[in-house]
Amino acid sequence: MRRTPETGPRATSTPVRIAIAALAVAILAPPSIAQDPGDGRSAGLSPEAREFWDSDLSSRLGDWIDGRMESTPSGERPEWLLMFADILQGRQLDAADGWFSRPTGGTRYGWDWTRERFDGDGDGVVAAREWTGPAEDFGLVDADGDRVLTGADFEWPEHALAGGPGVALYYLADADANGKVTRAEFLQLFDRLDGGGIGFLSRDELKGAFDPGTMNRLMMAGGIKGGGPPPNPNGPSKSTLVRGLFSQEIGSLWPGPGVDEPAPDFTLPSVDGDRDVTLSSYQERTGKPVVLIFGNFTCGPFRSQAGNVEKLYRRYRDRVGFLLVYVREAHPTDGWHMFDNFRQGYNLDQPTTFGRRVEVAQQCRATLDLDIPMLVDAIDDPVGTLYSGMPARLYLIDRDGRVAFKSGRGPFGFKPEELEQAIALMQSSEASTAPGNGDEGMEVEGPGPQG
Ligand SMILES: [Ca+2]
Ligand SMILES: [Ca+2]
Ligand SMILES: [Ca+2]
Repeated sequence: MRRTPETGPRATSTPVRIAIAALAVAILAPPSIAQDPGDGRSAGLSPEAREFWDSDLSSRLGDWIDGRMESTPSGERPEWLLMFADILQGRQLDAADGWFSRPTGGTRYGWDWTRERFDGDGDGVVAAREWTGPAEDFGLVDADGDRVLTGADFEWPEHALAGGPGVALYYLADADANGKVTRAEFLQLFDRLDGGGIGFLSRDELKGAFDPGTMNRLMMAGGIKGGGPPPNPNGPSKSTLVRGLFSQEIGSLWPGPGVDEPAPDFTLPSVDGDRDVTLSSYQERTGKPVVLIFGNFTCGPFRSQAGNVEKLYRRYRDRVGFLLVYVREAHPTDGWHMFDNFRQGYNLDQPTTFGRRVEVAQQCRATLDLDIPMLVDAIDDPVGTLYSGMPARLYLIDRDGRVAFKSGRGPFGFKPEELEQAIALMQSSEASTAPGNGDEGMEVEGPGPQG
């Protein structure tokens, strides 16, 4: 097991760190509590700070940062600065905005790696007969299902929240919004669509179920389950988002380790408090690669992934270790309060003590009905920060403690299928690097990097 000692967030220059720290101090202190009926109960900002961040002045600051970044090579533009500029300019922070606007993950097992390994006849595609990994894994790697592997299988062009009829069906059926559609929920959806109680659904009833108006009516039929003031109907104010950025609710300000870099070691308590888990010792003991899943309860997209990650866990837990690291809330009522959380009753303030975070994590595990072993990050977010795990993210760590796969930042980059492809390719590499086949392999024993 090779490890490089880690002392804190890396890959960010000192001046940038100082700038972040200075901004964070200016924005977050003093923590005066002022009422902002439009933005949850409190954005935790002084009225003066809020006035500034919500003003046109901050838009001009955003324009100025944008202008400065245009002359900076794209690889040198810090993620947090992209996010900051887009917030100040009033963008909606969707998949094309801020730090979501560029891929920040990656995999060791991309198309070049795959072609080099399996394309025996050199025709630029990998046919099923050329595949030497476990036969059942070929279909997992063949993302577009055309029975050959090409570069297209590694592109994953759709972001994780992209819609479609299946997604609409999922949101209609998952009445308690816990990421899993049970048999009972599926039958309840039948009853909800069969408004007249006739006992069958017609083609047009099913067709109409996915009309936006009908969907909205069906989703609202359960009423509002959350208490307290509703979220701002116009979306979060800029001041709320600025505060959320620098308190790391919207996501960690640090980039996290890249592919092939050492996975920072950490020790965190389990959600039950019955043991501490150290990543390196866990790997040494189990001898397995490890999937790290970062997530939190108030991130609706993360909840919607609960069934996906749980199925992945059940499929691979014999061969791969899984640890879920519970991190800072993305959408607390005192931050970027979301209407869907309000409607579904997932209403809570950002925990300010570790004990409270553990309570929320336990509630999350119970509601999402997760079997994946869960750890809870400390209240000042050391592990979420090191891995850029907020609001949600996936990693695959190889047996040597290096990052083999890193998803894009959640919610848009959180794609369990992409992780599964990396797991399948890692397994194929292990199957074909058995002793005596002469392959140089990825997991050669030897002296690690000297710290
Ligand atoms: Ca071929
Ligand atoms: Ca294919
Ligand atoms: Ca459900």
